[in-house]
Amino acid sequence: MNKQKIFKSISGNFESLINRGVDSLDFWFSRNIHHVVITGLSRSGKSMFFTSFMSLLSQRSQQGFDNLPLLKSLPKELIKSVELKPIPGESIFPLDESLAKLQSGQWPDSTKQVFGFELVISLLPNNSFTKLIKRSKEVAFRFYDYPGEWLTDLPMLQKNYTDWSDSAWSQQLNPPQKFYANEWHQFVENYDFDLSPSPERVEDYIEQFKAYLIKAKAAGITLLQPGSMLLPNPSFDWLANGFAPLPSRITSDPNHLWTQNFSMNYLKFQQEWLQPLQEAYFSKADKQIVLLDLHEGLSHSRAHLQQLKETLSNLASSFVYGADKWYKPKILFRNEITKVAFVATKADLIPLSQQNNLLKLLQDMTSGVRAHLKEKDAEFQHFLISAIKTTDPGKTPNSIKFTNLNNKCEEWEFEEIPTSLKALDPTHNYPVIQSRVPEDLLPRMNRAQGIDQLVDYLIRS
Ligand SMILES: Nc1nc2c(ncn2[C@@H]2O[C@H](COP(=O)(O)OP(=O)(O)OP(=O)(O)O)[C@@H](O)[C@H]2O)c(=O)[nH]1
Ligand SMILES: [Mg+2]
Repeated sequence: MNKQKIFKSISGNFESLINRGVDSLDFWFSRNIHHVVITGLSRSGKSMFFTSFMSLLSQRSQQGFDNLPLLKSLPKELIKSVELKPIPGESIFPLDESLAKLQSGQWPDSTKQVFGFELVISLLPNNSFTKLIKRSKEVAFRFYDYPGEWLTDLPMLQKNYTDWSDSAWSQQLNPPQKFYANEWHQFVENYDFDLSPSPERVEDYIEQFKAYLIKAKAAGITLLQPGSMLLPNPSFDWLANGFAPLPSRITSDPNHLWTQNFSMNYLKFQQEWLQPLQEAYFSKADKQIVLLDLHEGLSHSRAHLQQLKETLSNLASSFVYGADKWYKPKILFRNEITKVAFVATKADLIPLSQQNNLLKLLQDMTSGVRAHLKEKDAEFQHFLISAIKTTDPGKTPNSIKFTNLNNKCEEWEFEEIPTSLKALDPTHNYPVIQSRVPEDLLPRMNRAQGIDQLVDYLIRS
């Protein structure tokens, strides 16, 4: 490129930035660290999203960021470097391990601990913008991956044991949970609560409840608390200090030994586990990605999607939202989420022709949360993504081809995906494709859908 051309392209970018308002860049670089909280229930696709996002970034950084999505918001000429870095004190997301696992034909395991990484963008020191802005030359976006089960428990911070137990109990009496709670309810019905809550009895009671949680989870139920009971937990001993719901005839007596025992353990759980978890990973967030796997719900029933919607609304109360306004003192931004991306994952599992319907269904699923966000003036947008494209178009617009878990090729014809919960017949369900990890892994990850737009939306101010 000759000198004149370089100048033209830089000044062109300069102009377009000015047109978009220097405010936006000023805002960007006046803050050093953004915390992006990924809110995704178990199996919603968090780890696959991380794997694709990080490998796309790494590949592109080797190619000089020519097609890095954020360049739409920030021109390449202003960037000194884009790096992926560990977050001090946290384990870095095991990208190589994840890729190796995929390369061996296996999907990632469920995440058992917190991993994180920082996307650090540095500006060139001597460009006209840094002179103009005279603020920070580096901006970092922190992303965390963690077990989805932990997320479901956050709303428990706002309840005491009795309230939690009563609401858990009434949820289990409703469909779809009640279909999986029979044995557990039988056990409680026959239980003699006049026996004292000895360590052995408490352990037994908790084991019975855990068996229900495991069964319901395997059947696609997301409204399950405490989700963290299902994972090994080095910081909280579930068998010694755990709790489970009690029937309301017991919880209504605050002096009952079982109520006292579980109330005490619940408090311990809040103080020793939930509160520190909330503070370390969730309360600092200023941006949020909410990942939802709608295919799972569709494959079960409308009631499943309904309880997913309820889980989502409950979760909103665990985060603090606010407006992103230039006149707000910076300090106020720190603990408020000003921008939310609602994302339906695994979009490759349905044909292109149905994706608009899936997007509408996603919008219907978020209607409750959105009302809350609007009240707080927080910004939001909806996206469809696939971290990897495991399917190909079939013979008709409504069909797709894929390789199943037994390595056999299949082609499925899809019916219309409902655009709202109401439009879904309560007795109808939509089988979900189980595709195997493709052998041509990297090209298929490069065909990931929607990640660029999502990241661009998040980093833009
Ligand atoms: N076809 C397809 N499948 C996906 C995609 N992303 C995730 N999956 C599937 O969904 C499963 C769960 O994805 P993960 O990324 O492990 O989910 P997670 O949210 O990290 O789950 P936890 O670690 O249990 O909280 C994977 O094992 C894949 O089978 C995608 O983009 N396309
Ligand atoms: Mg995971």
